[in-house]
Amino acid sequence: MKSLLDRPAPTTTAALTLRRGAARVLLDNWTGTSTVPSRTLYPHQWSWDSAFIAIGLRHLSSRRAQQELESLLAGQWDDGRIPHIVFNPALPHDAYFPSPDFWRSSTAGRQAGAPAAPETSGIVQPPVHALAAWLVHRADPAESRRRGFLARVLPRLAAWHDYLLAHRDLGGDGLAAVVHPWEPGMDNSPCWDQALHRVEPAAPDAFQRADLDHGHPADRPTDLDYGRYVSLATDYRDASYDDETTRFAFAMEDPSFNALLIASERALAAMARETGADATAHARRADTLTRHLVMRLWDEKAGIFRTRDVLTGALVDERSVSGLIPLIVPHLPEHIVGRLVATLNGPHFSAPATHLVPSYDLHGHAFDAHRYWRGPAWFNTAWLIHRGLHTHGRIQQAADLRQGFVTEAGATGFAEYVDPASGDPRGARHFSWTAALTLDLLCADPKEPTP
Ligand code: 9WN
Repeated sequence: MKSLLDRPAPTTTAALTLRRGAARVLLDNWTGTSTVPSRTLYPHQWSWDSAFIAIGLRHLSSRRAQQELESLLAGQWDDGRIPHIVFNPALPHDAYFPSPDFWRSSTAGRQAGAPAAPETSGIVQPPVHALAAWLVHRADPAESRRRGFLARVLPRLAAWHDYLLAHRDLGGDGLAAVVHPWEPGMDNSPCWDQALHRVEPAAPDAFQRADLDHGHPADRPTDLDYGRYVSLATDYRDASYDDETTRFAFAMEDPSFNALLIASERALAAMARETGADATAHARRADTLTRHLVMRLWDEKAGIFRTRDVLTGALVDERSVSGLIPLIVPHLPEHIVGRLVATLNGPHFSAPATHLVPSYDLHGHAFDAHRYWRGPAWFNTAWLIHRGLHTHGRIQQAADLRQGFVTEAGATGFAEYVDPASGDPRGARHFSWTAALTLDLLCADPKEPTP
């Protein structure tokens, strides 16, 4: 383990201390095959967490970063979906809710191609994986080639994207829809509130939350939210996780989810080129998706991307950080980039006490500085926006965000998120993606090309 901590990178003492602290988090949260987001609150393997974690791990050990992604892919279903949780069979069921006996992937998901083992959830999370795999490859191309990493993961990641576009284009307009608030990774964002009113919550005594054993009730989603989450997941499970026959009460086109799909399609194109395969289909798909994203979700008047409710066809009248994340899309029209940067710098997202970006409009009617995705500022979204600023040549602003990010990550003990009004750490500490993305910002080559 010591060797991981001792690999050279940043040079100032403060940066070295920060790097060692971040590496320590990743070592402590490593289970032997993958990394848990948090030992207490999230003790299994999560999908988009592992992608962000691999992006940081590549600076410590490219081999371990590859393993992080490949252990997640061990839970991939035959229909291509990458489940949002891969469960650790060694843990008791009450370690996290909903546990494997709720999802029943190996039985209820059999028809959709869930593996006999490991047990997984049946829903998905944002497709950051191909981008992560490409960055992991770039960190040590020789080792990656020696292990045949790209050749192994490329078909699986392509199948994942095919799943999203073949089974989840529920609106029929070329974008992927999410069918549960856990899928976009921003669980209780006010963007879902109206749509969730359609969902009859499960009775409170039908389930037992485990998150409140570790998280503060003022930080976490409410019991009513949980009742609705349980109800939606139960309906999907009881329809054998079949996207054609499930009657989805919740289906949303989320800008961040689709922007990440575009960035990852570009990464697939780069991976295809690198392995001598044909990259044209991936590059073309990224272009088409970009057009659909702009046509369907861009709100010219507000200068931000919106979420679309697939069941009503309406754009949701809320400003969320999700609407700024399309900045990572490389070929976005320049006037949209300009508007997004202006919105980012404007009153809705310039927080008094953090350089990070609040998850929700500071002046929005549902703003709550403590509660999860209803205001608090998260490190993973800041990393994505940093990448977007860089991609579009906003170098000074990217550098300022980077500086704020690493300072706040260190000062908060690698917190899950911060209160944008006070700057105080909230949620879990020693949180894996905060540590991993700190490492990335400290160690990545700023000239690393965007795929
Ligand atoms: C449900 C693990 C995950 C993140 C999500 C974040 C939170 C889970 C929960 O934790 O969600 O998936 O129990 O609240 O919202 O983005 O992947 O870190």
